[in-house]
Formats: sequence, C-alpha cells, structure tokens
Amino acid sequence: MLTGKRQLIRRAALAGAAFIPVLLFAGLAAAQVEGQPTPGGVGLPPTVTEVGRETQQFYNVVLLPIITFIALSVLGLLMYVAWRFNENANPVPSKLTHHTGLEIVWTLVPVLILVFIAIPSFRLLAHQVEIPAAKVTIKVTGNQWYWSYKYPEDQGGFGFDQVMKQDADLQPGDVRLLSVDNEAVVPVNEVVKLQVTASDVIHSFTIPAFTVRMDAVPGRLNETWFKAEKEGIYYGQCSKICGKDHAFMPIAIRVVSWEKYQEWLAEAKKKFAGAGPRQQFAAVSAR
Ligand SMILES: [Cu+2]
Repeated sequence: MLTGKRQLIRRAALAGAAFIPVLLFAGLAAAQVEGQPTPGGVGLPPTVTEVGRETQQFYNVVLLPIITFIALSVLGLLMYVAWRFNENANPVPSKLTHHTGLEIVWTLVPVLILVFIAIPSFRLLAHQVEIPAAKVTIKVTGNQWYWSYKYPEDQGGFGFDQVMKQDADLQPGDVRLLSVDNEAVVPVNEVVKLQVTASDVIHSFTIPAFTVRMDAVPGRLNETWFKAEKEGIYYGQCSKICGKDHAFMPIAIRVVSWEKYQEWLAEAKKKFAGAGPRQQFAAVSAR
C-alpha cells in the first residue's frame, strides 16, 4: 500500500505527464508557418481569415473537448466492464436485459450533445456560405492536372494557367511540389469571391490558411469567398482525387497590398494578353 503522501505525489506526476503532449503540441503548433506545411508541424495550420479563426475556435473549444470526453468515457466504461464483469470476477451473470431509465438516458444524452454542437455549427456555416459584397471576383477552373484562373473584365479581363514547377525549375525560396509558374494575386483585406468549376473531372480547390475548400465540378459553378488579413504566399492542393497527377496540381495565391495588386493587374494584362487558359490536357504532354 502506498502512503497517502506518496499516492498524492504519484497522482500529481501522472496529471503532469498528461499535460506533456499538450505542451509539446502547443510548442510545435506555434512554430508553424502560414500558408505552407512545416516540418514537424502539429495541429491545424495557422489561418489568416476571420472564418478560419471561427472554424478553428469551433474545433478547439467545442468539438475537441466533447470528442475527447466521449472517447475517454467509452474507454473507461469498457475497461470497467472488462474488469468488473469478466467470468472470474462475476461467475453468475445477471439476466437483466432492459433498463428503461438507462435507455432514455443513452438516447437523450447524444441528442442533447448534437443540439449543443448544432447551434454554433449552423452559425459558422452561415458565415462561410453567405458571400459578402466582393471587391474582386475570380473564376477558377480545375483541369487534369493544373488550375486555370480568369480575372473578369473589371479586373483586366485576362486568364492564365497555374502549373506546378518541376524540381529542376525551383528557385531559392520555392517550395517543392507547391510552387507554381504563375501565382494568382489578390489584394489583402478585401473580400475575394471565387467561382469554382472544372473542365474534366471533379477537383477540389483548397487553401488551408484561408479555410477555403470548394469542389470544382464540371458543368457547375460553385462559389466561395475569403478575406485574407495578411500579405504573403499561401499554398493549397487539389483535395479530391482526380487522376494520376492529383498530387501535382498545387494552388498558389499571393496576397499583396491594393497598390501592388493594381500594378500586378496592369502587368498581367499585358503578359497574358490573348493567352487564355490553355487547351485541356495540353499540360499533360509537358510532364
Ligand atoms: Cu484535381
């Protein structure tokens, strides 16, 4: 038997040990870089939009504690049952098969948990789905296996393809498998509306740092939006398996000041004049 004091120390040590993963997790999570994956990074990627912050808060504050509680409760219950009601400990089993009170509780409690989750969930969903008045609208088309962008007339009226850089073309500062030939540029602190579609099969336009993910479906125009609050380069990847080069069609969006955005528009209009998105499958022959 442990003495009361030793038992107390042991319990405190156990409680402390339980917090080590939490501290480790927080330390690693803090080291993450916005817009791209970080070696050893743990947890949700840093976000630069209000919707992103609300989503992560919903996950960290509401969902994670609830699922942790449920998982630990079920584990505890299973362990208790295995210990208390095994054949050796309980040689004569009870014949009891129904318990009305218990059945009401195990039906009602999950329903109440779901209702509790639904309230903030619907509020968040409405924020994600209702697109505010947008200053910039861009059409994004998923192709096998690259993305095409169209800036409509009010933004210069041009289009271009975004193809992943091959290893041999990487410059210092580029990220392997994420850097592209033509980055899409958007202004900081402005609502950007995206119209998302596809030319061949279903793709999915995903940028973790904006908490944006929208399926690109042939023959259908989906819409989503973001308002990036920090300048920088933000990478994403196609998130719906779409064929052999699904892993090699990254997304790169550069967020700049309004003035720089205007400069880029003027340059891009000249650079991509008459270029138009390339013929479908043309990029494949280049690989
Ligand atoms: Cu794809």
